Amino acid sequence: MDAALLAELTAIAGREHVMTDPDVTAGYATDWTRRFRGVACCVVRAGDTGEVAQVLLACARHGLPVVPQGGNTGLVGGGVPPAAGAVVLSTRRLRRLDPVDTLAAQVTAGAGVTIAELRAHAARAGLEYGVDLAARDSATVGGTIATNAGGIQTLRYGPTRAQLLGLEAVLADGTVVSRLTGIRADNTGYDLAQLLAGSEGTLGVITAARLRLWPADPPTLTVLAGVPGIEAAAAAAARISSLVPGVRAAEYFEAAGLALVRAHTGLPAPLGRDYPAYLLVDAAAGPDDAERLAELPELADAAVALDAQARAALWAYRERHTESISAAGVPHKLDVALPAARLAIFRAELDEIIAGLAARAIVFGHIGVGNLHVNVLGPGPDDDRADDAVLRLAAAQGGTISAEHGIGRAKAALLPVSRSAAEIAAMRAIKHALDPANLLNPGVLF
Ligand code: FAD
Ligand code: 2HG
Ligand code: ZN
Repeated sequence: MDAALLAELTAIAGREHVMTDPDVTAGYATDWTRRFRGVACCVVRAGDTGEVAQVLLACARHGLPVVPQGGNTGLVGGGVPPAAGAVVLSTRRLRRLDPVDTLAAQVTAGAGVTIAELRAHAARAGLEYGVDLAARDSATVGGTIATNAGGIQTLRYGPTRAQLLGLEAVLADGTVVSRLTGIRADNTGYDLAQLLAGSEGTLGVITAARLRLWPADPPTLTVLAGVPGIEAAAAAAARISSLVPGVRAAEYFEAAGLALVRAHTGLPAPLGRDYPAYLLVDAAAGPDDAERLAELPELADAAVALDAQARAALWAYRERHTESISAAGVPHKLDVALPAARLAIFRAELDEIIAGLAARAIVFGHIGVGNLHVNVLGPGPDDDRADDAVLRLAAAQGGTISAEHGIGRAKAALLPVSRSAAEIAAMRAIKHALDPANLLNPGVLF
């Protein structure tokens, strides 16, 4: 790495926050799944927005690309550097967390605050942050905005962009753009915050955000039911949502995933007998709602939890899928969404594809919003045949190739499967306008 740039970065962030030792940088250069590895010329942990701006300016002057990184829990290789090398700009030290504005039900949080910290902060003020996900202890405000993360409450509160009221970010040339007022009625030109939501580090480095909060409405009921398959699960999820207004989550998993979870965690079987598939529903339900749910034939064989500890025990079967799959191998993570009416046909055709590839697929996800996580075990990290076939199948069935994880490096070649040439040209024009030298996260998205 260029000694002059290294000296500049050290002067900006301080010696202890600029790391070049490969033993230290390796953790920043490898993604959570271990499928994607790159070269971190160095890792800079900027301490505030001003330092982020100076780092970007210095890297721009030296022509070195920058990969923004938060909690490094992303699942599409977007937060790790390419093989050609880049500076990893860690945002974990951007830990501003303002007092909750209870009148507006909003809060301003730094990019490095974790989702668990943000949710706990909101809860102390009697409010809730709408996004929650199993990676909550590491995933950051900045990373979840950059990926427009979904999670287990998307059904109720929408994805991250639905929580986003404003942000502060640094553009590739070091310019700081900031609007953290949180005014809801503001129709003044392009919405830069929404443009950066889901931009995966390609348009700017998010340093802080103004976020909407919701009245605390804690779930009181969790139901885990055995179902014959995906069609039944989707139908039951839709029926339950129409019957009970407080449904927060409708999650799906199958026998193969449950077997991996049980092997990895030692958990007992959740129900008295085994089923091909399972539906997990979380609801802020009153006693009347609970009675109505109990009468549904779709929930004939179900475990019901009413207190926090019992609810967490049922959620473990769903939330521990990701770590349990990783314990079995390095997965190809394909995160698709389909119209509800196409879930069953997609699922059946998926089996045919996987059978032809000597691989196995673990399928689970947020069925309440049509989002399925297809984890393929077997193919080597660079063998894209399953990725290609499964994502094309999702698109052919009227779905999308990314429901919530983003495109990253993993799916960049397949962007045209889900977006038209005209849409991609417009996206490229935006990218070129904000980052003409392609210094921010090159190889991600395009
Ligand atoms: P990183 O992984 O560090 O980065 C992700 C992307 O955002 C990269 O492209 C990176 O360059 C960019 N980025 C990061 N910070 C910034 C910033 N400040 N400014 C600009 N760009 C930035 N995702 C879901 O959507 N729903 C889930 O339910 C879900 N569950 C998960 C469960 C587990 C166990 C794991 C490991 C992951 C899960 N994920 C889920 C994926 C992941 O947690 C999300 O994508 C999350 O948003 C990533 O946040 P992060 O801070 O770790 O970002
Ligand atoms: C989840 O819903 C996450 O648990 C991770 O989005 C999905 O591991 C996956 O493929
Ligand atoms: Zn998910």
